[in-house]
Amino acid sequence: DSIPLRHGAHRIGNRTDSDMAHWRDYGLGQFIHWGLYAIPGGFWHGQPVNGAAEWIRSSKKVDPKEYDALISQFNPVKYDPVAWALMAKNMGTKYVTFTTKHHDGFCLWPSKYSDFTIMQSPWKKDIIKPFVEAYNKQGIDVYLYFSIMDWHNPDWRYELKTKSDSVAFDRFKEFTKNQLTELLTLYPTTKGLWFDGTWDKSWKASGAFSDELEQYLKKLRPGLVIGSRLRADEKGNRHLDANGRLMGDYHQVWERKIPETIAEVKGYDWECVMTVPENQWGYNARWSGHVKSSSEIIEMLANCVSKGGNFVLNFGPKGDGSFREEEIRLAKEIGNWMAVNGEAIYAAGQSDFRKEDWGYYTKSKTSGKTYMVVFNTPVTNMLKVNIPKNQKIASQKLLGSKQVLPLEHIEGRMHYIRLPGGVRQQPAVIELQLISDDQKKELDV
Ligand code: H79
Repeated sequence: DSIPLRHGAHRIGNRTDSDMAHWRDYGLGQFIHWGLYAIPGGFWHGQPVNGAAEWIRSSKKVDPKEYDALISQFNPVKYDPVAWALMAKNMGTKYVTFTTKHHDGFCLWPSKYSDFTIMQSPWKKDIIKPFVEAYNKQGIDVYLYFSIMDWHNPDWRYELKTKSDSVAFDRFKEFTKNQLTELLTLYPTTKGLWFDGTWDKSWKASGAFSDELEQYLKKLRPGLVIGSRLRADEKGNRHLDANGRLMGDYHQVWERKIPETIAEVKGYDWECVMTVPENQWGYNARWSGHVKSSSEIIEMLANCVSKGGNFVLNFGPKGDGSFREEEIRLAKEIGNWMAVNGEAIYAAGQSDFRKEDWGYYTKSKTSGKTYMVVFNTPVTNMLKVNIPKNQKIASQKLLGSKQVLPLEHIEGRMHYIRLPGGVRQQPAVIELQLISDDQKKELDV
């Protein structure tokens, strides 16, 4: 009894090909927001502007013409993509998403379809090419962020009210298609596109075009991964079509939020993108509100992986191309943890254990091992573990030290594993090897 749709989902369930399997196993990614907004860094004429730094052009306090003139100041002499890629690699990043064009329309690549690119800035060099090369060299897959909404292009419309709006927006669609073709042609190792700025009425009324565009891009670059933010169906539904089926390759609504339960993602592949402070993606010199620590970020990472999702942490480099101290420190701390505990994150997903209060279970798809990522250590240091039916724990080791931890059977399937006492700087991870009850009996003989 489904509604017939020409431009709804074209697939039921998740993709089953190897490119998507590869995406699913990343675990940890990096997001980078960089553009003209990094130059004012949340301030205008010396005054802080509320809201996200990358949205400053839309603030009442900012004259858009004056904002666009920032292009004459874009000269990031400290831009060092090799160092950026090394930092990402050392953090344990498997993929990166980089803003080629944010809502302001400024292109970090030499687009021949725009007069508002790095070629009109004093820098005059492609930012994207050396970025892709440096990251790929470190074995990190590159995804390109692209905002459909473009405040600089006069043909952009929020809503199509008149015939002339539609005529302008048709030109805009052609421009969008051209820019995307250009990106995939210039950077052929691109693994996927991360779309944004697709929530306006004009785009929701362009379901057929969004469908054709997605299919065209995938034909151009087979295997390309595109999340659910690009598409609308012909009825204006986004993410899920009128029949409740996901359009695109993964659920892409998890921006600065994590599903409470795995049921919320409806079995689809998904990714969470997260900021370090509250809602700041581009560089903001004034980080107000709560700023997350590395352990909080690692908890979010483990939480996402335990629910089968990838976790992506955002960085907002300064206008000169350097990273702020806070981000450099976080990347190091996360990297130190990942170097020891990465096997609980990469190619890992949901486990069949019942969740406990101390943290999250993940399970490796390659080794079949189960991991306990521990955040809330009880005063007793005793961690409750309920083993699924027909399974037994064959070994329980602390990652890093390989120390075997005491295991005590309580009753039924309930056990306690005792963590060593003492102050912990970072979350502990315990590796569990499980065997079936039958195997255990054989071993006992
Ligand atoms: O690039 C980062 C953000 O700048 C961008 N997505 C991340 C990855 C983003 N910003 N806001 N949003 C996404 C959500 C959109 C919020 C909106 Fe609105 C609510 C758009 C329209 C209504 C707030 C109110 C912004 C404009 C009016």
